[in-house]
Amino acid sequence: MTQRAFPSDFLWGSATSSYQIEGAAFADGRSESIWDRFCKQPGAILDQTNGDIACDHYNRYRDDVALMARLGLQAYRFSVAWPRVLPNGRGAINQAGLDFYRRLVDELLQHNIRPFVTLYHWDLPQILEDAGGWPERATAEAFVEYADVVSRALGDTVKDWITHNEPWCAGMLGYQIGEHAPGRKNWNDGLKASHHLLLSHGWAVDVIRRNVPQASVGITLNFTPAMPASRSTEDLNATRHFDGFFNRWFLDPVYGREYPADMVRDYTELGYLPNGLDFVHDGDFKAMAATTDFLGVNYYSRAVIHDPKTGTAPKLDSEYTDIGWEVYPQGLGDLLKRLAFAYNPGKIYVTENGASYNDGPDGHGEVNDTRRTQYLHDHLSVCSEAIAAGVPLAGYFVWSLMDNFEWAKGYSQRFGVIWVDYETQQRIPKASAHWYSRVVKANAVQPLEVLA
Ligand code: GBH
Repeated sequence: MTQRAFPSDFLWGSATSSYQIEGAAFADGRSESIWDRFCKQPGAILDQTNGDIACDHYNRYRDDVALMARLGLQAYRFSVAWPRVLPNGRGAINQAGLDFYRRLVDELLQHNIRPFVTLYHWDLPQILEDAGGWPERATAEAFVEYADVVSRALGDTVKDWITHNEPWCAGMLGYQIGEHAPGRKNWNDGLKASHHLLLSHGWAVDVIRRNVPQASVGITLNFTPAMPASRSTEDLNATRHFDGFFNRWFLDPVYGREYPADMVRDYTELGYLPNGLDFVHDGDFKAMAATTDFLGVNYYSRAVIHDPKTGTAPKLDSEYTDIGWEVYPQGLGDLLKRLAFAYNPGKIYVTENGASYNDGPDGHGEVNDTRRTQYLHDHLSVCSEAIAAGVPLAGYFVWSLMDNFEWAKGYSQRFGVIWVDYETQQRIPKASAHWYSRVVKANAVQPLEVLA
């Protein structure tokens, strides 16, 4: 098999988020986040766990950076916990919390690893939720204050900034579906929350640019490409709606297209917008469309859509990961091309891609996660094809550096290329980590045989 090469300046990294790995949930003045609160809600988390300790990364970050360096990783995408920095959501700065990220960034730079900072990966200070949370415009204003504080503090050495991670999840899973914190289940709240998340993104872009002259700023969106189960009018229409809900509602306003008209119509008919778009103020669409330097793309799987009223669920001859998501590498290629050619984002980073496979250590202390290596191999091959087709893909961050707290699934799903023993906090790089390390070194997709 040919080894597919990447552009010489292609960036190879891994990704994590604060609540999923840090632990030390109440250390050094950190206040409660909506996830600390949500985890206590009976039935919210599959295994009734929480992020109190997680991977204890807050105390072990030096070892974790050393591991990244040993694997040869060139970049690291992590998120800052808002409740560590501004325990009251706004106002007084907690220097001890900010200092942690200073130490982490310094450690990364000493090891020649480029830090990508995500400002919001879902851990809203509970105090802001008590005041109404993301459905309130004031939360977007607070976010700008927070973005200002963090970009001032780290902007001398951090050049790469991501405002939000997956506003669909924060807005819809958190406020409409209720599967994530804060667990509310109201369509109008979900749409308002999503609006304020996107608005705060646009405002924050300007603030970061002001504080960090050389900044490269973007947003990370999650995409679930939708494909119709049949060519029936009903299935095609259901697919359009799904794509509007998951993908276009967030993508379009970031690229100056406002909210998609077909979805405004659908949501209005369904009664989800009882007061219309009254939460959209003059100038909001302009703010949301702030010029960015890149689009962050998170891709895990696709969805095959049928209208339950007329069609039946298709039987797919596919493989599934341990979390139940279909393995569909071509979906990433199609997505990258659609984004590049229909939205012209300038630059794209795959800011998350990976798989949950729960393999643990064998008798020799090795983790042979062959299926994850295959998954990464197939998705990276598709990335290199996309680059050849003209997609301006500039980097790839595997999700995740290490096993961690998988939100509503607790610790039952392992996405890491490094295995974590939650009793001892021992880390073991899995076979996929060794394979990925070779990819980085060669700057080319490696054949699977090198595993042997
Ligand atoms: C990301 O979310 C998160 O950024 C990260 O924190 C998390 O750990 C990681 O992915 C793994 O979950 O309903 O079967 O069609 C991804 C969230 C996953 C949301 C796929 C939409 C659709 C699956 N997305 N999901 S399905």
